[in-house]
Amino acid sequence: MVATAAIQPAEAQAYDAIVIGAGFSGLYQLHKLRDELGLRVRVLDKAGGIGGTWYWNRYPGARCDSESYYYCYSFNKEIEQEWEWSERYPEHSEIRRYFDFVADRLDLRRDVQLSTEVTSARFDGARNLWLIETDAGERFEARFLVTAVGCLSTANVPKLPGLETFKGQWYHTGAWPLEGVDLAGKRVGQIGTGSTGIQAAPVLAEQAAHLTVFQRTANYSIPARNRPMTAEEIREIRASYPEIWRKARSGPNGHPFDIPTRSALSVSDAEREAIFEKAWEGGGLRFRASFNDILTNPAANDAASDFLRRKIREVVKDPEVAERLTPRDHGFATKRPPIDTAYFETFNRPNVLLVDLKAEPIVEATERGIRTSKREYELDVVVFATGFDALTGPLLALNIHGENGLPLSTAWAEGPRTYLGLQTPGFPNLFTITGPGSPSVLTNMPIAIEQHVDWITDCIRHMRQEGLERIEAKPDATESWGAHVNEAANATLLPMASSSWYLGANVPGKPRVFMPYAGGLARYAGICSEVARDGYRGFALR
Ligand code: N01
Repeated sequence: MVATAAIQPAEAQAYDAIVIGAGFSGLYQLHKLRDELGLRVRVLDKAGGIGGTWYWNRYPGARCDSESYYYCYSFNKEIEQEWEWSERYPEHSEIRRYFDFVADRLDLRRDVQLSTEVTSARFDGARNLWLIETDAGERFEARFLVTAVGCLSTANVPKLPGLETFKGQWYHTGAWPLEGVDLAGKRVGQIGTGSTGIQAAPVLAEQAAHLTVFQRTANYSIPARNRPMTAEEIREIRASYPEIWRKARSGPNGHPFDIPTRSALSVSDAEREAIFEKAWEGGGLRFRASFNDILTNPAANDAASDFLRRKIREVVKDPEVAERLTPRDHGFATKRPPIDTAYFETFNRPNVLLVDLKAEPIVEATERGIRTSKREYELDVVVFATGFDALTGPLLALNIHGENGLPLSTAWAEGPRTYLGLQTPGFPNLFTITGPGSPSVLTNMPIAIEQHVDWITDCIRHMRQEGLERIEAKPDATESWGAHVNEAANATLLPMASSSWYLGANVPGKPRVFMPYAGGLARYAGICSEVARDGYRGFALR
């Protein structure tokens, strides 16, 4: 008889810090910990390339809603001055080129391990170390575990009965095939009209023979007014970066916009209309900054919402289609506002059909397409633009177990509980970049990411200087922070959009908790700095 040797688990590779994710957060965190603190750091990412969300989101029309000149890092003067954006809003492929440029410039790739999925992370309380395992059976141990997995990286594919019988192809926009999809001559069905669907529909309609848009909730959208950057603009922007970053950091949401002090109700109807019109012509998320109370005062919000509803009627030729496209169940920007390039115009095309799922809900997928309560729609390709299991989904997918084996899924059974969005009690030495309870998705992400990474780096520097091995959020500080996150949300109109992913409402069975911190980025950053200055108030260190 031949004895089979027991399979020995691979020996753990030791690091000071493991960072999960190689997008904006992970790459910057690697640079800070390795190049400033001199730590041994390994970045793990399941993707085959760097770029985080921009590695996966390659659907037709994918580009960023923040403007290119400030959707980038601010920490490095040379990168800031040398990189040149070609358009007002960067397309996904250009953002990946930017990541390549940064990674090469900072020599980051040698510490980034791609095509490596983390399958579990367990805290060893006796040694104050995290033990991390990957799908390849590799094991790592590290004092610090930093998640840099983004907020919108776990695809939400609805459980559509019969999808397995569908003879065509289906794709989720957040996991678009790297090689692209040839849609020429195809009948395409798109489900979902959030930011992604609104970007995708006009391009899908151009590429495909026919597009059917299945809409559950009508949405507002502002024209992006994308265009090439001029040499003059690039020069001006480069010269103004100190002021651009100052504004971005001192405002509520990381955009370098001047925040008006006027209320939408403080001006005459004609003036308000003129201000909205100018913002509409200018395009983009700046529209939200027309007045200071669009997200806090219901009457101001109604004024903005009415203006945008009228625009839909002006653009869409068929009044019935226009009405179906008009949002009536939530106010403008209470859900993340999309921006678009010819979205509403797309419904004037002869090869585009709008299906209102409120009037005829989807019943099932069939061999030939999608059947609603009224009829079957024959399709060759279904595109799910159905969003993400936002904020908590990417963290829960890591299978994290804290002190005494406590699963993160148990700690968060009633919704995420964090202190400052940075840590969770029971999970020492685990830092969550842009975690729930921080401003994250309510901001221009790179600015929020830099603030978190800088804070985490300073905290780890402090611990090493003081010879400390462990930091953990205290439960009482976490409870108070949770109450403050609720209070901040309730001071706005944001919780009123009942179908919003900010509340987890898009994923069946997910606890309904308003997850991001709505108190503003500048205020939040001030609180984080104060906590650190106060000897890391609310954290237990030893
Ligand atoms: O996802 P969403 P997204 N049957 O959740 C519908 C960021 N982003 O990918 O509203 C039928 O917003 C759902 O309907 P409803 C940005 O932060 C950034 O568009 O739940 N329909 C909705 O219409 C954004 O907010 C950029 O009733 C279903 C849509 O699918 C976030 O990502 C670009 C359904 C999902 O909308 C998410 O946007 C794009 C079902 N079972 C996105 N389930 C940038 O430029 C869901 N829907 C940076």
